[in-house]
Amino acid sequence: MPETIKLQEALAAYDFAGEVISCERFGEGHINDTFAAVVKHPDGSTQRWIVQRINTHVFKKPLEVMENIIGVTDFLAEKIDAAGGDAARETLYVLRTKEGKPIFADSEGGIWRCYRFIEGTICLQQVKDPADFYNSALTFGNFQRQLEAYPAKTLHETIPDFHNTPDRYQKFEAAVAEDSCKRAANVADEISFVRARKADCAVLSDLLAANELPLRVTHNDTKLNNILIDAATGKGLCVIDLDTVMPGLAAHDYGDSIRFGASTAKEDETDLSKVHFSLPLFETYTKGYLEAAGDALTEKEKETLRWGAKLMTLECGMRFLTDYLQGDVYFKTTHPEHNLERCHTQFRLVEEMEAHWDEMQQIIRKYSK
Ligand code: ADP
Ligand code: GN1
Ligand code: MG
Repeated sequence: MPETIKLQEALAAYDFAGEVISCERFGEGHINDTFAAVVKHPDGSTQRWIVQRINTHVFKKPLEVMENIIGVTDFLAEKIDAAGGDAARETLYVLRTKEGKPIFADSEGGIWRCYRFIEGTICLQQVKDPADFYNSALTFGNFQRQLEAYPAKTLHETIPDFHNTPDRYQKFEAAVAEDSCKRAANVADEISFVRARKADCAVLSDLLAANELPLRVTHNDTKLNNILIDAATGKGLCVIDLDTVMPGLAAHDYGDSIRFGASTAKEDETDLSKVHFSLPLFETYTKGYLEAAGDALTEKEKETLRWGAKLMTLECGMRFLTDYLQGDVYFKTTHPEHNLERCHTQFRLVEEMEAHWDEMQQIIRKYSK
């Protein structure tokens, strides 16, 4: 990755129809460098833009990422217009550079893009009001439905094997074997936790390989802070962070939302006594998701949804642990143990899902009828 952030160069690449009067870091994403720029127009009005440096360590082909995003957002905008919605707020809009390009390359090779800032919205790092979680389920469920007819073959695989959990397991074992930062000895219990669940990792991928589960167009990163909620109505408004829209399993999208939102604490809570898998929140999301997307899902998909919840949580914990072992090279961290702390919350949630395994299925069945 480039050493310095060439923000001024990036800002100069766009015609914002006014003067940029401030530009600050924004949001709590773990991957890209996100800024909000305030532009003052000649008539005195102001407008915000999201200016983002794409993490090219993670997304090695940023032009392909943008091709996917433009394809998907154009497709969604048509559907939103047809339904009488407001496409300017309900889907992302990519501002082209002065040269008409979807990305800008700065003098150090940093790659940038720009989105219209969607105003009047809130973005949550944790569920406070279950109604927000329910509304996010409806929005992610609808997103899945809206993309049902999207030509999947035209999508680039922006991160190969992104939710290939057995492959994630192999990468975890490789990081343990390499132990490049000499951290493995500190995390023997965490390593055993993953190893005890090796066979679980293959449950969904085996069903996919056997054609028992369909490949769909999915978001693949459906955590609550990747959705903007309309501040005026409280309803889910816009699905954002479309970098990983790719063919995938419905259970992964459902499961990643559960992983993040059905927890009683933030993803990096250090006091584990506060971290619990909440069955009531699980029920809230399941109800909304199945109301929105349920009749588009096969019986087998519904029957195996709970595996999505467990495997997305196990996989994410394993990814945090792998990154910890490799010296924190993938996720943004603010302190040396940050990835390990995140790993602990994920494993706590996995354990509690295992303890509520049958109840999870009963809840899914209740809303599958
Ligand atoms: P990352 O991949 O790093 O998570 P995101 O694309 O999710 O990056 O953006 C990070 C954060 O920036 C989001 O969680 C959200 O708070 C905010 N954000 C991103 N796009 C917009 C937008 N168009 N309007 C308003 N806020 C946005
Ligand atoms: C990352 O980009 P962001 O912060 O929305 C990651 C997800 C993880 C998540 C854990 C491209 O999501 O896969 O589940 O962190 N995104 C990528 O919080 O790796
Ligand atoms: Mg994000």
